[in-house]
Amino acid sequence: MKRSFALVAFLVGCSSAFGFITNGSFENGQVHGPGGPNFNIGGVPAPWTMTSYSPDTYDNTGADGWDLNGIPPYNNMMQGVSAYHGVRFVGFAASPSFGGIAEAFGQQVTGLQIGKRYRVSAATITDNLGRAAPYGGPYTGFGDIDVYYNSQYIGSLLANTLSLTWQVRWFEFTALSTSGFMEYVMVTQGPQPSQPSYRGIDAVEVVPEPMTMLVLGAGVAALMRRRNRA
Ligand SMILES: [Ca+2]
Repeated sequence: MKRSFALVAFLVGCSSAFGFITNGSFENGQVHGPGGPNFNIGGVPAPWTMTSYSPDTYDNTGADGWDLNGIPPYNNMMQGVSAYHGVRFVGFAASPSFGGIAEAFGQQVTGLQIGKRYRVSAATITDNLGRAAPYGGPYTGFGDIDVYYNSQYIGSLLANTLSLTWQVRWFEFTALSTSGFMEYVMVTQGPQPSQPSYRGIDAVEVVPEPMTMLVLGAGVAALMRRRNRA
């Protein structure tokens, strides 16, 4: 009976929010710390941290692209885009300009089980309409997002196929350590000469692979039936 409760607690815990990711929808916290704005160039809310250049947080409650931030060349980037979940999402770029940039961000993940399989997923959206030429653009490509766990490449959220349309992308991997830094790296659309790509991301999740969940769910059901018969 105790075991069944533990399993139920585990399942409930994973089905809420975004699994092992905290603030996976970027809805909580100030982008630039206490007292800072909710929207600005170069900022992601905690516990996310920027690891390369400056991913940008968009907030649909007060922003349309980056024009409100006073950078006219970015005017209309992601114009008219609403967040996939809530009111915020993060956008980041990859470009051969400036010697090659691949913006990235991530957070520490804990509580994984070694040898278990997990699904990494997110909703993503690509602005490939050729904007922001002075800032690494014009962005015309559909780049992947490469994901690293403890600095090891574990898979990619493959490129979108539609312009300015949210599409869910995912892959699965086997955890080789219980905790580590999960990093999301924007990449250009290859091959060389690669095309600059700018992509939004929201509803970032890391959850046990659905097959594992089904097996655990069946186990819980069996335990419940056994308990009810007792
Ligand atoms: Ca969101």
